[in-house]
Amino acid sequence: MTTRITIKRGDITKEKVDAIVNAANRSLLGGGGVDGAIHDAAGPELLKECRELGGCETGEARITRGYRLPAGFVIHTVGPVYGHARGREKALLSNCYLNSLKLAKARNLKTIAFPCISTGVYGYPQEEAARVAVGTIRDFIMENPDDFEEIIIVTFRDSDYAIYKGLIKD
Ligand code: AR6
Repeated sequence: MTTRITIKRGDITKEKVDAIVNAANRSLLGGGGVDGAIHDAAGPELLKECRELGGCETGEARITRGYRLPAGFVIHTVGPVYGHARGREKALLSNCYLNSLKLAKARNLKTIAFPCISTGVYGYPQEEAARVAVGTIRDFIMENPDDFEEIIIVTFRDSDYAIYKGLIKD
């Protein structure tokens, strides 16, 4: 059975999956947007574990427990700030999705939910970012068809939901 890709609308902190992905910053010490929502819902133990990680470079990923979240784990990845990565934005954003999937696979996790990384505070154009996300996820599934049961994209904005639905229907 090959991996299912699902597009949802809503709050990623409510997802009952093996891991949710956080769009963090390089400090991994919390912030606004989805990062703030995840830390609020997970509770202070999450920040404590994040402090021990010592940060994360752009495009890389780190894993922690989920604490009070319904998700078992949080995979923290750092997207590029659009316009500040000297043309490497696309490659770095793709690495966020790929490295998160690799980390989850290494832990034998079967369900994972992503937010629209870099498209909020970090300013990545929504449609361009969605193409990178879907392309990277599809390439991963082609090479690893049975590793995940479900890969979910949780969109917060209606505009993102429409973009992803348009990309995924074919
Ligand atoms: N569930 C799902 N998606 C959400 C939620 C939520 N609860 N809340 C916001 N989004 P952003 P970035 C969407 O700004 O651009 C933080 O301060 C939001 O609508 O959270 O990667 C970090 O600490 C948008 O579509 O992340 C970094 O400093 C998407 O999540 C910086 O922001 C990403 O928006 C990272 O910026």
